[in-house]
Amino acid sequence: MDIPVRIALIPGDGVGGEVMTEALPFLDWACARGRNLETTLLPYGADHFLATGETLPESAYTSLRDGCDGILFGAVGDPRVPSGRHAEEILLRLRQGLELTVNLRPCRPTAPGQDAAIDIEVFRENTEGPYCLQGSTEPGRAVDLAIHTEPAVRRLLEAAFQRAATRSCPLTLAHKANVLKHGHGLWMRVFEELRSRHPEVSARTMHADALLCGLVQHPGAFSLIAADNYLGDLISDLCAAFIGGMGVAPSISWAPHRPFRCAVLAEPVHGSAPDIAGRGLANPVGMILSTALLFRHLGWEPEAIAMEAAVKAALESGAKTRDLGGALSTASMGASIRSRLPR
Ligand code: GGG
Repeated sequence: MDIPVRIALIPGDGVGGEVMTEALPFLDWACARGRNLETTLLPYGADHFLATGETLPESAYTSLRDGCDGILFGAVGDPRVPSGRHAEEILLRLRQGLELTVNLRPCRPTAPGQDAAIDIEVFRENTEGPYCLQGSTEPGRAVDLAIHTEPAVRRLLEAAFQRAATRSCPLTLAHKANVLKHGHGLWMRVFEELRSRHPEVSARTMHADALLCGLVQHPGAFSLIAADNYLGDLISDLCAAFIGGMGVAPSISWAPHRPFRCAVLAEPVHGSAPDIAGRGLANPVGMILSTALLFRHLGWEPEAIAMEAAVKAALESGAKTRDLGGALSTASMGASIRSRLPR
């Protein structure tokens, strides 16, 4: 028997547990089809922090780093921890510690009536920029540092160029190098170098504000967008609005410079949504599609395709949670998708 794929489950806070519950049967389904995986459920989140003072203990981080192939993550963020300390020490620690530089956020239509021409992948740098959490608040002055390093910028852009070559699609770099001369100047230099090394890719740069305007007017005109952490976050959230909102948007992050059996992180784009948590109102589609992205990363393409098709069929049949204008609960939506899986 081959070595099982090791998947860690971190539901986290708020709706994270509810959407994770709907993803778990897809792991059982993959096993029933002969995939060999084992799961470990981890308790880290606000409840655990408030009860024990622990965020992500070093021993748990090390086990994830050295003994795990994929992390399925729900969401973090809880009003009982207004500082957000636990969220930083769990989610940002994983993204930054595991050097998960590339965050892929695909955006494809999920329901009838949406623009069928939309087929966008945002490649967002996931560890740096203003999200490096360095800065200070002083009387009358606040500073957030944005750090961009050449290795991370190069890794993100190389992954984006490779993907553009595979998809035979154009690549657009979003930037504000006209004002962010140092950080985004670095992005422009590395982009130009890679452009000359990838003549097969049609590559252009765009000021982020013009790009956002163009996205709203003609979303079908964009295929692959590369951006730093901050711009990539905003651009991908706008893209989610084209396909039904944050509830349906998936993501996966990986470290392209590390070997294959090294933890990747699959998580819905949405956060913990404490206002609707515990009421069965959350949309599990983003979590289920993130699980499909994890399966694709593991080389389980038939399962990934079947799950994406099941989501599409469920939504096309009119199955919808409240955020999409329907009335299904989180559990009923999950069941509706599962009922469309092949055996
Ligand atoms: N799954 C993404 C995630 O949990 N991101 C953290 C986040 O956005 N937290 C803010 C919140 O949940 O309100």
